[in-house]
This record gives sequence, structure tokens and C-alpha cells, in this order.
Amino acid sequence: MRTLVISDLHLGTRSGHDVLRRPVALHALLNALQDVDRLVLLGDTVELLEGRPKPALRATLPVMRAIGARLGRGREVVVVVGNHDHALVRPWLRTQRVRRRRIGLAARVPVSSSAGLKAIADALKPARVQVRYPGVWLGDGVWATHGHYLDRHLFPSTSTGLLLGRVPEGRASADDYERAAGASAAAMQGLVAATLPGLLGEPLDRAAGLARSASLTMLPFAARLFGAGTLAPLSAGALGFQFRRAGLPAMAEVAVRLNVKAEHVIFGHLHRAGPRDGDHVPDWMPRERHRFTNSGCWVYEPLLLAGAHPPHPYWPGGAVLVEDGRAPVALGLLDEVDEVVLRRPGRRRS
Ligand SMILES: [Mn+2]
Repeated sequence: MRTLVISDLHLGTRSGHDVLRRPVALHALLNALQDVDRLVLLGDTVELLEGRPKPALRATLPVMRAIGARLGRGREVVVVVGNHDHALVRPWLRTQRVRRRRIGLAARVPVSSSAGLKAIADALKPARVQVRYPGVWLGDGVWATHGHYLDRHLFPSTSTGLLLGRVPEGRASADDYERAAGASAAAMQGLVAATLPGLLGEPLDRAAGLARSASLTMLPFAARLFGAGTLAPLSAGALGFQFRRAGLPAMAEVAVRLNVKAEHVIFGHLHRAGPRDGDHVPDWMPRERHRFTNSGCWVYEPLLLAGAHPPHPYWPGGAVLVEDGRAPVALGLLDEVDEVVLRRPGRRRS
């Protein structure tokens, strides 16, 4: 069994930085599907946090159709939801809460539980589709989740204490993490965004413009990076340092709290693929109990990547290959693609 995991497509984002709408990126992904049995879309597939669900879905469905057509009947897509497309599972989560059912680590979500899920699943036909939340088991000892639960451990509680609920000390369940996100994860993200300019001040605004960015994709890092009081320029180097110091330990915290009984845990969410060449592998198992792999993203972020070349930790095209009996491997499916074709069309320098 060969499974390809990708995440953080952010299809339909207003910035136009979601690269799978570009034929060159889509073809690279479709080629990679040639010899896999199963594709996992590990969350933030569609950008629903910008308040324009219809155009976002319109941008998403053609990509889903191309994937479904390539996989064809007999191969499978597992849809796992993240924070930017959390709305897709919210009706189901509400029902579970009302019925006092615990969601566990890999609940099966009915495709018909929301119109958005149904539209995505229909577009993926004739491939078989299942929806799982908050994660999915991909074989013996391999669990994958989008990873937005780690935000609970990344945001400094002093700046967000009023906005974020707390996850109980010690063991926690997925239900605890969902409750800690507040009544609406989207509203929470909006509130955090609204507090950022004051929290981070002008350096972030000037250096990155992330506080103004509606996509919020880098927010957990930005908040941590600048909320800690050390104002560093937003660079891959600074983010890399934060990834090791805060990101990976937060991933480990989530996996331990949830008591994930797996040697390998795959996350997305942080947009940082790895471990790749040049990464210090022991950093990716901070507490030794779980080994982490991150699926990266399919977003070209010019603030980080302008003038950069692959291999680069934030280059779009990240994927994780999971094969029976082997450790998951992080890949870069767009490492051969030039920056010029990934940049937003219409902004090319003439
Ligand atoms: Mn995310």
C-alpha cells in the first residue's frame, strides 16, 4: 500500500498564491499520483477563512475533478479537515456534541454532513472518498492529522488567554481541543488576527505584511515569533529556528496529550515540509516517543520565497509518502519548478 499525503492547498485564496491552480503544479501532483494507491488531503484543502466560500469552492472543485479523474475508480482519497476548512465538518461536530459522542482520533465523517463536503466528494469521483477527523490511521503505527491543535500550545497564553480556551493539563481528547478553540474556530482566528497589529507592532507589518494577510497561513508562527518579544526579521532562518524551538515541541505535545499510539505522526498546518535533506533528524522526534513528518504546503508565499530557490523548507509542493513497513518520507514535488511559474500570474516582471 502506497499513500501520498499532501496538505495546505488553500485553494481559492484571495492572494492567488495557491499553486495548484497553476497547470504546472497540478501536473506535477497528478504525475505523482501515478503509482500510489491512496491520496490523503490532510486539511486546509479549501480556503474558507476569508469569508468567501463560494469562489473558494469554485476554485477548488476543478482541482478535485482532475485528481479524481487521475485516480479513477478503485483508488481512494481520504479527506481530513484542518482549521481553514473547519466549516466543512462543523455541522457534524455539532451533532456529535449534542449526542454526547466523543470524536476520538479518526472518526468517519459522513460525506453528506455538509454541502461543502458533498461538493468536494462529488468532484473527486470516480475515486472512492472518505472523510476523517481529526486524523486518520495510515497503517500500523502511522497517524496523520492536519495539526491545528498545536496552535493551543504555540500562542503565548498572556496575549491570547481571553481568546483561547485551555486544554486540560495532562491527557486531552480531540473533544478538549475542539472546545478549546471556542465556539467557532473561524471566529477565534479572526479575533487573533484582529489583535495582531497591536501585539506584533510595526516590524511584522513592515517586514512581512502577515498581519494584513487574509490567508493567516503563517499566523501560529508569526504570533509565537513576535509575541515572545524578540523581533527578528521574518526569514526562513528565523522561522526554521522557531520551527525547531516551538513548532516541533508543540507537535510532540499534541501527540502526547492525545496519547497517539503510533511511532510515526504526520502533520501539516505549519507549511514546513520535512525532515528534508539538511534537517537534523533528531529534532523531528523531540520527546523520542513519536517521529514527526510534515507535509509542507502548496502555497507560494512571496514574502518568504521571492528570489529563493529549491530546496527550501517553505517551497510549495510538499508531500509525504507512506509505504507499508517503512518510515514516512517527506518529498518536494515542485522542487524542479521555477519560481517564475509559481508566482501569481499577472505579477510577473516583464
Ligand atoms: Mn492549517
